Amino acid sequence: MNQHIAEARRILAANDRGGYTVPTDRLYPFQWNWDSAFVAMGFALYDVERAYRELERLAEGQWADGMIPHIVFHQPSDTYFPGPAVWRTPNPVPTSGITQPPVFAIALRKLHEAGGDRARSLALYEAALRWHRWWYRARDPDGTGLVALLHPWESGSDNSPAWDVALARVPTTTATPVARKDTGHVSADMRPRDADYHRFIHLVDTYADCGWNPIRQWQKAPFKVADIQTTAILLKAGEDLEVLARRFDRPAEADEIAALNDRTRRAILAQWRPQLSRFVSRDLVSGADVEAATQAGFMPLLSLDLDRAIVEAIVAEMKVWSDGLKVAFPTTKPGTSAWEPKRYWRGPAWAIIDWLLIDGLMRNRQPAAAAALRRSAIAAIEAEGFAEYFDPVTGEGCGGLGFSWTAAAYMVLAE
Ligand code: 2M8
Repeated sequence: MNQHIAEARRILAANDRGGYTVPTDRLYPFQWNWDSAFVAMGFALYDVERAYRELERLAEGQWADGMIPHIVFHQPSDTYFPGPAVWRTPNPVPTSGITQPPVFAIALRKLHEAGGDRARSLALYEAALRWHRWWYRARDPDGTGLVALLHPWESGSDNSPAWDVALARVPTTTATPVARKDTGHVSADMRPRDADYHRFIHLVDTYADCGWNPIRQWQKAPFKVADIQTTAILLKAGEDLEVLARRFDRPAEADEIAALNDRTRRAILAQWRPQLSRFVSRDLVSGADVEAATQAGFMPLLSLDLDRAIVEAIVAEMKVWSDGLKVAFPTTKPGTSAWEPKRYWRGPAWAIIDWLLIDGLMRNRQPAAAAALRRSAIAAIEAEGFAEYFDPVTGEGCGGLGFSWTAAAYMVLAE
């Protein structure tokens, strides 16, 4: 085992809080949804039992309506804002009131195939299916095939330029005082701006006032974006769930999932914009395309077998974005007005995004582009350690250190 893999395992062990893994100490002291799914895939390489525990602990936070929330507050901590007192959710296990990209089912299939346990897989499959149905019911009530986010935190790409236009409509006034803790842990110029945080909390207050009822939230939401990245991940989750449903001899469920997958596949394809060489999200408040140039526009690689002309256009455009950078893949197109190479989701390279794009490039028969991205991610981590993310221009490791998903990504990519 190379020294970096040994270090990655040490990080996951150090971030263990009892069967679940915090993203990093202090900055993120709870269990985060998609972080845990990536971490579970890392554990699956050497400890399948522990990988199951990660998903099971996350599923403890599942709501009666099927949503798996974006944070599960298993134990109190005063190093993070906003904590459970701000969220005011009705769930018996304290959780946030919003969700995050559904990587869970993708991880579950990996665990099951890594020599998993049928009974444990089946219980998690049922949780994943309930969440899958929730996405379509609560976040696509009109049956478009694309799922909407009601809060930027649901995307995982919190302050991405993709939200700038939609978020500008959200007032900065809040009933809850905004008492940020993040800027006490890492430099403020690597984090979202104060105005973003005020809008994030305005949305939390708005949905808490709806009693976290999905129908009322849908009616009241001042922010509603059908996100191409989340939808692409949901489709991959749907493909993996369908495979599991057939393996578990659940043909009716498999057919139900397959029909949802078909609808979503068609809806994603309709979001291709040849003049941009990207797919686009849709702002459901204005009805307009989200044209900001972010990594999300390439994520359909992950779950569609695209026409050759589309794949070639994407690969050429991705090359333009990466040219001259020390670390790929940038989360905003370099040189555009929104591009900020150190500020969180406004430009930096993230190992988990590389991981998803690499899988997508492989699926679409682009091994050379996938290998280049893989080498870039591995080299950045070996040079700078397991940072939360990387400045693509200088290569500097930024944000939190000893970061769980970077450790998991390294193990998977270095395999
Ligand atoms: C970041 O998001 C949290 C809110 O969920 C925050 O900034 O407080 C994002 O990078 C998100 O994608 C990630 O899941 C989370 C924990 O790593 O941190």
